[in-house]
Amino acid sequence: MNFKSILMTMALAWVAAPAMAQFAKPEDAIKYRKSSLFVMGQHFGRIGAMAQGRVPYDAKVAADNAAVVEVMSKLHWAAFIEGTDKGETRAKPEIWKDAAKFKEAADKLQAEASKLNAAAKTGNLDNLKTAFAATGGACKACHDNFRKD
Ligand code: ASC
Repeated sequence: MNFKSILMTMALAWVAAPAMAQFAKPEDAIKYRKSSLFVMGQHFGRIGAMAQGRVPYDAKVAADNAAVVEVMSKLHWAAFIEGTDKGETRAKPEIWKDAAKFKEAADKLQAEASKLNAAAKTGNLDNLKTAFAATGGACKACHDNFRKD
């Protein structure tokens, strides 16, 4: 093989690599999903403070936080890879046993987070409250079914 074909082979192997290869080790996938869920929760909580009247409503702050929530809602899903059901995790075995239902719950969260972002952009507090409640419901549904307390 010449140098070019070696490079091509390496590039192909990289592109075709399974999702597992996105993480060097199982612990990294667990750390990644916990971190991204934590960051999402922090930004979601700032919206909640406004939706629940604990801090004054500021449309720009709400929109900035909702944009982060939408992005974060897409990340953790890919880190629930095989072999990451043990260790420092509260993930229930149902995530892998009932993968279709878990995927549905993940899709639901992403859909609600997108709606939350759209609602935040309207600058209307009632829209924000409605979308906050729906998104919180998606968080809770998944925790109830797929997370150990
Ligand atoms: C939050 C947060 C969650 C959800 C969940 C909704 O603010 O950090 O995990 O809402 O409590 O029931």
